[in-house]
Amino acid sequence: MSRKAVQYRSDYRAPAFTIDQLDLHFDLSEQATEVRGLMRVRRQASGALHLHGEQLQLKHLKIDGQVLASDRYEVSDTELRIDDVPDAFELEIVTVVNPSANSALEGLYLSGGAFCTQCEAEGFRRIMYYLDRPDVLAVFTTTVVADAQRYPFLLANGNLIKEGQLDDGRHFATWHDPHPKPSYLFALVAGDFDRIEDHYTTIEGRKVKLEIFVDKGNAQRAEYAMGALKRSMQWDEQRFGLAYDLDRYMIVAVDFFNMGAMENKGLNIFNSKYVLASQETATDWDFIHVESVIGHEYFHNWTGNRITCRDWFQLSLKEGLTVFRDQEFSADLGSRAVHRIDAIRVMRSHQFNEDASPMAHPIRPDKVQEMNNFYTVTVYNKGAEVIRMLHTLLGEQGFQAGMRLYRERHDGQAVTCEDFVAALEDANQSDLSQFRRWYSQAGTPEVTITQKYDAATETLEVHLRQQTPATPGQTAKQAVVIPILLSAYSQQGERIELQGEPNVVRHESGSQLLVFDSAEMTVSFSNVKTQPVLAWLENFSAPVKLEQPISVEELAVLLGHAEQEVTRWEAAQRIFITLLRHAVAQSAQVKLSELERRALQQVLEADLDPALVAMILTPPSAEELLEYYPSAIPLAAIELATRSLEYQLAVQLQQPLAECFQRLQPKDDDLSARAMAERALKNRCLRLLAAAQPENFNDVVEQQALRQGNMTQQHAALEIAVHQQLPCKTAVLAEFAKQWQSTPLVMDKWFAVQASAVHEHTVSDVERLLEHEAFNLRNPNRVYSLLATFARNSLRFHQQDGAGYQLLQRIITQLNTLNPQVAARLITPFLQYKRFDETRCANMQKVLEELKEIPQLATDLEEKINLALGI
Ligand code: B3K
Ligand code: ZN
Repeated sequence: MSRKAVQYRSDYRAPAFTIDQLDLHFDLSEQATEVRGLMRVRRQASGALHLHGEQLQLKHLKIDGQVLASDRYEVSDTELRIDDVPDAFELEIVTVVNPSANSALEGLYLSGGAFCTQCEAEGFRRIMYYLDRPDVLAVFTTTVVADAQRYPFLLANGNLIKEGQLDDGRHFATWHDPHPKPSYLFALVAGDFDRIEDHYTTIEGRKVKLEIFVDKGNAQRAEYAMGALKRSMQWDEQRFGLAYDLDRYMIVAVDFFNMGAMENKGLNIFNSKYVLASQETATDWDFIHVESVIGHEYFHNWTGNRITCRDWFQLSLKEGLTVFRDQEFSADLGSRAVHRIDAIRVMRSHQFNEDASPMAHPIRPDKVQEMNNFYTVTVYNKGAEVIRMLHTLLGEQGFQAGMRLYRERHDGQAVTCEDFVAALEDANQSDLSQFRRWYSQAGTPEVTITQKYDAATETLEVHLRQQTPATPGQTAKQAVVIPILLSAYSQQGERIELQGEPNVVRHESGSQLLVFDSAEMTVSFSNVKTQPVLAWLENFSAPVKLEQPISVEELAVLLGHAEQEVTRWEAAQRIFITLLRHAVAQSAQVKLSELERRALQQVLEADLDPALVAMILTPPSAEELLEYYPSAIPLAAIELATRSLEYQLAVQLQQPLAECFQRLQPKDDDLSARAMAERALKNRCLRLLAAAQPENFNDVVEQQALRQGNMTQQHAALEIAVHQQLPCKTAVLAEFAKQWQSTPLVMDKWFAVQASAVHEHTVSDVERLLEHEAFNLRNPNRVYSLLATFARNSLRFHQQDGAGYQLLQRIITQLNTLNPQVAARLITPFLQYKRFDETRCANMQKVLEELKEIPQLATDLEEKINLALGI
């Protein structure tokens, strides 16, 4: 295995050569695929030609038609170097690769009998020697040759220009992509599929053929994805003025895939998890995720493909922006508040923890060893929050003006985050120089707000302070620009417009906006008739932690009256968090006061979106609580507190929960947003009711779990039975497995439900499930559902005896050779070992030290282990 060197963003140099055109010819065979590449190379600066290449067998090399003698070039594990080349020439390279041996799923590999590729970030170099970097843009023409019977579909990027039969049962297809692109967007697929077809006519009048390819027998489960694709195309035209630019858009679903999906030009390759969805097999959330991932990859066509990244340090240029776009797509089509809350929870439970770990990095990292390690919640989700702040500051119109300028300036180019910010700045004549710190500074800023109301002078004075804790390699932090959305209410819940402070303005969202951009700031409002209740940081208007003293009475006002739905949810979260932190500090059970009980009961009885009510009644998870404990995480106390809070809610709200459960009667075959919302709330009620009275609700849960036809219902009941340890648990688990044993994506839910349970036997359950016939260590979906779920189950993974650590260590060791990308994802919970008590810390440190000694340790793991151990 080849070790990669650490690279720095500041070391960027334009390449000495570029490649304008690449003609590829693939002769596909499982063990030995021959790849011929004919490239037109052009010099841009002096120096030798260095082409990237890994795990390739070089057959021959020609320059302008002449075979190059072996003393004219040098081949190493990672590159091919030719010292003496003309300024412009044609280079032909023939290599052989072995797709069947490729379990890392990077480059060209086999998934369930079909050939497919994954090239981002640096996978193309496992197919061909090339300038495998995103700032080299070439026009690709790809010919694929394979056995006609086994591989009836031969696909690549762009438009099909030629196809035909060859001798000996083989056939070929030639594809041409007129848009110059970097190698990471290259794709090829060959296999036997079911295909569904549709059309979309763009706003510019282009008729586009849409095709989705899935495993045989699954065509019907792809219909929803096709609808989502058409909705994405239309939304991007309407909201961003961006239309599709080829005559064909193809999506192929494969079972073996390391990530969610890949935006290859004109030929998206998807993890089947994000394409296949039917009511029988997919939950309501699965449908929502399918739509958002289909949207995400489609939106990349402009933000990523037409305008791409200059280097991989700029990854957030395309990912942060595209996540922002897919979030807005989901929000425009569904419930804005519910989607926003979902995104906020991801930030608090995952991104804040990443910021508190040795892997903390700015959304535009400065230092990378293995690029695959930087497809992170920071680059993606915090990156999207940074774009959202720009949107908040500039408003929809200003933001769209910036997007138009960005496109005018950079269409067809490979650019930087700086280019993006400059376009927004220039289109709005605004100064974003300080805002740029969000791109360079790592860590979660902490904002502390104190307020003082003076009834005599009717003034409200507010003091704000911000501070960002040090992160590895970055100790001195500067103040960042924090857009704070806020609203004020009277004690009776009437909205008050705050006045008299020039720094606070009205905002298009309905809230008021304060731009907080110094270490400290004092603002004062005049004419404030009574002591107001303030909602700060509404809609999570900046990715920061907020400390602000607020009473339960005030939170109850916001919960009952805030105009913004997200603010109501935040108020409930604050109530829960205050209760939980208090209980944790005392190592005691949570006690719900009468005031809190009444406020929550009112939510259940109010006329609110049922999906929002379900979220309001979901207290923060143990993982979301971790942000409050930078060190010596009190796991046992957290377990006691979270458990007892759920029990308190269940017992104290029994009556209204039962009423709500009875009142809501969504039909199993109804997929409308309303029915989905009602199911979410009804199942939330059922979970709490089953916690309060397991005997009374056991049968209801069992029947719901066994009734077929709607996976949301089946899955929710299964989860309740397992998590609440109901008497029906064993029967329900067995029946579910019997019913779905040959539908792997559904079996993933079965694995995940068991791996996320907080029981004393979870570790042994996971051990046993590793041996289950539906489990397969080579399939990333199986690994994520069983093992990544388990690794995120903090209360069980960190079990005192270290059994969870040993289990994961064993798996990571096996995956080091099989699939290093997946191995590196599983190592995440070990990296924060210093935040735990002495025993756990020592146990985890030992695991990391032992993993470091694995022979032929993959760079993916090496980088993370070194960062964690401070090497
Ligand atoms: N761009 C791909 C991610 C590729 C990951 C490579 N390790 C998916 C996406 O964000 O759309
Ligand atoms: Zn993306």
